[in-house]
Amino acid sequence: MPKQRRVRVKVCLVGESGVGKTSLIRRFIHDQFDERYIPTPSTLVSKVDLLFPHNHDSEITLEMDLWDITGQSAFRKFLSDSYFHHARSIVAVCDVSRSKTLHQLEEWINAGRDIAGKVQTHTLANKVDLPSNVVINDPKLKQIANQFGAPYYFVSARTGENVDFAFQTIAETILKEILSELDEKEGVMRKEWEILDAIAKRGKLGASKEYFFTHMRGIGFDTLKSYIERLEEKGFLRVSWTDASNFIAFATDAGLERAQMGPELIEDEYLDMVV
Ligand SMILES: Nc1nc2c(ncn2[C@@H]2O[C@H](COP(=O)(O)OP(=O)(O)O)[C@@H](O)[C@H]2O)c(=O)[nH]1
Ligand SMILES: [Mg+2]
Repeated sequence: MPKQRRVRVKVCLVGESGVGKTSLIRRFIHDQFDERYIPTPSTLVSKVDLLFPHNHDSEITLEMDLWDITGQSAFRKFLSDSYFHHARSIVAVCDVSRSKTLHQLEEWINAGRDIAGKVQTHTLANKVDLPSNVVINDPKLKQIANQFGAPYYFVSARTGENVDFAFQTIAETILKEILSELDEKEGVMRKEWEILDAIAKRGKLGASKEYFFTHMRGIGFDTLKSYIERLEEKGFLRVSWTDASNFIAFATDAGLERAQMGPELIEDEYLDMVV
């Protein structure tokens, strides 16, 4: 039975009223389409779980919360921070039959990034099933999308064309970003444990800078110092500095206990906290 991990992310759809945000979510999640226009009441969150294989022994479920909003510009001015707060990704939607909706995307994306930070952004040009009305073509969309480093997709909520592909690609891009962040953090956790373990093994003798330089190949002083300080802050070490660049570190009782846990357990504990 592969190990299961869950990661929950918030994805915010933006774009003018009537471009098809609600319809795209509906198509993606329920594979349905409604001809009627039902204005979305302020904010609506739809949840979808997507399963991805991870390592040979684990799978990750990406829980995507798709946030949907009414598109009136008036609302945008009063948009509460909470709409974009902690968003992992912004999905900006325009309507290929109305060129105004493309230019408004810049404003929408900027409004989102003001709050969420420079999060990854994707652009969807919807309603490609209306070929005689298309006024937004590839170069025009590309020009706006490129400003934000945003991949773009031509889609139709009505026929379903490209909708699954677009959302699936969005999900994969998000997961890739999270996994590379985790890789980095796992590396840090492992090193932190190695250092703590080395100190714990020294017992009452404690471990000095020289001890690390002989036993841990390739670690620089600044890196070592930042690990030592962090471990001390967490209460796992007691450090005496003899001068600015010399110290002896001893494991506290909490540190000894921690060292016994082993790096994998510590990483698991950490991952549970993150995801
Ligand atoms: N022809 C066509 N109409 C669409 C498409 N997507 C949405 N619509 C219609 O456009 C209108 C607005 O869609 P809606 O999803 O409510 O837009 P929102 O305000 O951005 O959420 C509705 O009447 C939909 O039926 C599409 O891909 N093709
Ligand atoms: Mg809507």
